Amino acid sequence: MKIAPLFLLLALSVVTRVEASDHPDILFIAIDDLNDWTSGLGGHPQADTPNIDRLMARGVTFTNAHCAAPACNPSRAALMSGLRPFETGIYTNSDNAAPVLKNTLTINRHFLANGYRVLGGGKIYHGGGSEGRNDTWTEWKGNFPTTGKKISNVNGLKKSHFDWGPLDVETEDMGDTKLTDWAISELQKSSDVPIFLAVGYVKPHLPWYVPREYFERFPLDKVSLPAFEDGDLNDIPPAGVKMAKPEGDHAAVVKGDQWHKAVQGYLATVSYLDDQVGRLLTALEESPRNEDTIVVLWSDHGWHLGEKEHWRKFALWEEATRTVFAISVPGMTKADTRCSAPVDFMSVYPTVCVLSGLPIPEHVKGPSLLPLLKDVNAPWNHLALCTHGRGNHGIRGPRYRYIRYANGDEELYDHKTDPMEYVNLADRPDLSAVKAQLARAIPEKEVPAPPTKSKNKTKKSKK
Ligand SMILES: [Ca+2]
Ligand SMILES: [Ca+2]
Repeated sequence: MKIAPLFLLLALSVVTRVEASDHPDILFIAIDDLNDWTSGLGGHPQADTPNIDRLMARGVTFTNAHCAAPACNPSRAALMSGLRPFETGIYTNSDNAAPVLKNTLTINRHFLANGYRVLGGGKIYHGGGSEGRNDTWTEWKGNFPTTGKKISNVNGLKKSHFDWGPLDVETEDMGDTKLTDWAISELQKSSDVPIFLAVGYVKPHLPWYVPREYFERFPLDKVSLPAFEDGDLNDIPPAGVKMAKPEGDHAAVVKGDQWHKAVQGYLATVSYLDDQVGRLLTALEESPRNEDTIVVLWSDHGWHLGEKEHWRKFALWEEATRTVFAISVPGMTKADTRCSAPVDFMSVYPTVCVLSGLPIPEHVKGPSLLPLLKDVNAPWNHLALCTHGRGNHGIRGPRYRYIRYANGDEELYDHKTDPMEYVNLADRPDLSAVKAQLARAIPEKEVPAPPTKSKNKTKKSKK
């Protein structure tokens, strides 16, 4: 679709000054690379996240929630702009999102235009770019770097930040601790207008360097590997095997005897993150804002730790697309409820608008989650769609996952009997209607990715 210029989009929304009493505060918590390894979602038996659980228990946890793209840049650009990868061309981490975001009424711009005090810190977008500016936020704090001792290649795999190990620094030195300090101070300030406070945690993104105490919570000899099946790739078509890239990270991890250590590192990093979420939540509970604050929690995508011989995100299976997502609305959501309807992150933008009494901009097409927030069993006919690169899609319904790659290769999994997606059912004639039903979500048109900058040109412009 053609992106309307910002002034047009702004004109479509009613720009009014709002009073704090009319519009609730929003605490908008983004997490980087957290999959379903929380104790509430049960993605790993040793995941221990009492604070994230406590936060989710404030309202509705969506247990079948998926990103719009399994990579930081396109996932965040889609969530914050309300436009899918195939509408903007932002498909991968290397596609430059700045030109699109500059001309789009993003969530922060929309709340800003409607009189909210819009505060952001940490990682909300991938690479601040044009979004890390004070004309798109009331205040943009940017990154909070970790200070203290530097380490690298602890695991000996020599794979850049694909690394893990205990860090001999104080918890106070960690960037996400400083981010939490800042967010707490903002929660404690009074404001004449409602606040939209976006807190973007960068852990558990790689490298998994967190203070030693977190590694000690998960002794190496007790660490279990995630569920996996040898030969799982045997029934996966070539396009899927190419995405899994078993000869890459997985081969290196196995050869270097690092699988258990990696799992330990991820569990430790998630545990550190959980402590910070706990500090933030306690500050909210102790603040006068508590009764009037909507909390939205999301992570940009899931993560593989060797399932299907795959690591990281960058794939269309459940482990890569499913992630934490919870919303609590005082006076609306029931505490500690779970919703299993298939939802994706294109619903975030319209939902926060509806909950805040703001108009939904015309370009935002995702369905609002309001019916499910009021009743987790409300009728819901939408599918969750995730796109990875042009032409590759994973679609999740209430029961099945269907994957179709750009070359026509297919996979189909039945989550009723096969939650780890071991058995590809795509060739079963009796399930062709299931495939067709899920394929409805595949778009007819997909815009190309923006032209990549030539390397020479980039070098020159840097000089
Ligand atoms: Ca990420
Ligand atoms: Ca298999």
